[in-house]
Amino acid sequence: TTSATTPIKDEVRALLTQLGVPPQAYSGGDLIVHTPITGEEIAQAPRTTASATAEAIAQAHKAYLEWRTVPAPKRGELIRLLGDELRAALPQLGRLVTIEAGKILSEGLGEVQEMIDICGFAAGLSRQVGGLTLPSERPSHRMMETWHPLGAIGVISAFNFPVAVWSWNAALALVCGNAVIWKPSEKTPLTALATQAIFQRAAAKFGGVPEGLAALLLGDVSVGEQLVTSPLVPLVSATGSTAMGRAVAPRLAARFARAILELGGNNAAIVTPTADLHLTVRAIAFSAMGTAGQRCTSLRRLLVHESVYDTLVPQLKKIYASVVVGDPRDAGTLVGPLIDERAFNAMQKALEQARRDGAEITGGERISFAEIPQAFFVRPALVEIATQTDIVRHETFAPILYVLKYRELEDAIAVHNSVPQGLSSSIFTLNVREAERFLSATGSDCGIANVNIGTSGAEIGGAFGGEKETGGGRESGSDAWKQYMRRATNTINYGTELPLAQGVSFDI
Ligand code: UN1
Repeated sequence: TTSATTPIKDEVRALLTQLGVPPQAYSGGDLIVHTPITGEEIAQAPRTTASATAEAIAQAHKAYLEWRTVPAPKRGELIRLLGDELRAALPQLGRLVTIEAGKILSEGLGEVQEMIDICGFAAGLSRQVGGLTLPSERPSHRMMETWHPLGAIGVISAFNFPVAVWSWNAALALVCGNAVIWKPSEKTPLTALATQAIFQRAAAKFGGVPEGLAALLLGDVSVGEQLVTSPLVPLVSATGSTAMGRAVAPRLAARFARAILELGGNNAAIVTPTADLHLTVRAIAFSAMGTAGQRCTSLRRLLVHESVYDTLVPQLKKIYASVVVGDPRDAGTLVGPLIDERAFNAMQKALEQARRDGAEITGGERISFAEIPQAFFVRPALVEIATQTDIVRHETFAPILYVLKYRELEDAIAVHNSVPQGLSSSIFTLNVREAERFLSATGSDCGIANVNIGTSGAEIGGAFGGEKETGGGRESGSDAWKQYMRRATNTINYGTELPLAQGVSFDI
């Protein structure tokens, strides 16, 4: 069911051209790019060499030294322009996200919308990155906080949100007076190249942006390693697997650099006896099957009260059996392909384990389209399982929803929290006691806890991130900007005496 009238490679070339990426940026290199829609090769991007990476880091540091002297509201103007350029590029970039990452068009466009939204947020923020004034214990003294830029910020992003994650980091980092060096996933260099071209257009309109302020490095883990180990990179924001975080975090800690880590999630929803089931079913469908289960916020575990289990689960099974899986460019499709064969194999392995654990599985099989044997489409899997076995506690980046039954909310919360990850969570209830309990200190232990909406699709205005193996970082809205700046506490004496704090006397 491929919709293409034009071969996909030609479409990619046309989109990249419209977005302002020259052919040499994605031809003749050895970073081979495939589209998950057909599995075919669509580009060969040149990799950034180790020496070019070192140069980009040094140049970004230099750019920061200059950029930090530009007033913050003026820096906000660059991000406002970036938002304008993204608005103009929305249809093309959204479609390129769909082709490169495999998410449906509406989600591809939605991802670019997140970029536009964070630009608006950051432009406004550029007039608010100020500190507190605090009372001093000494007469004729004043205490205040000043926020300063940090330096060149490293951003390591994943295939599933190939451009939005950069924008959350870049928009904040740049208004805060930093430079940004980006290493996107090896699977999605084209959307990164397009985003870089869009940024360059905003920079040209702004005029006088220091060279190398926003750098793009294409390559494998060795490029990431250079960012992680460089003394010129004071903060690395990394999105990916918990395994990646385990490799990155200790090395940053060893040199006392900062880390913002967005790692694995194993997000759950609790469906209580009073849940509005019509709304609940829709929320579950989007969170669990949307993006083919390849969001870090995807719903992976469903804890259903025994009184509604037999009403809800058959409805879900029907939807799982009928949801349209196919070419994400087609209007009717809701579930696109998995990113690659490895993702498919990991999904099958998890399902085999669940079956050994006694689960009853609906769906999960590969859907093969004869004309595209290299693509990995699957029917999302609904897995009814009696207890939370090891495989349920493990994040598999695929559309698998484990469904468990509960009797007491207390037990559901305990099961909910007894996984290593802590990103997103939801409760479906019309009972205010249950809702508030879930949001309280003794409820969900996640960085995101929702009521009557799903686990995925967070707005940019809130702080985004999670606890435990999710890594503890917060990106995007609220006061996440503070991580991209250093705080100085200033005490100013405007009197003629020198009283010491804590009443200490030191008379010479
Ligand atoms: C991710 O999957 O890495 O909350 C990010 C959401 C999106 C971001 C997901 N706004 O689902």
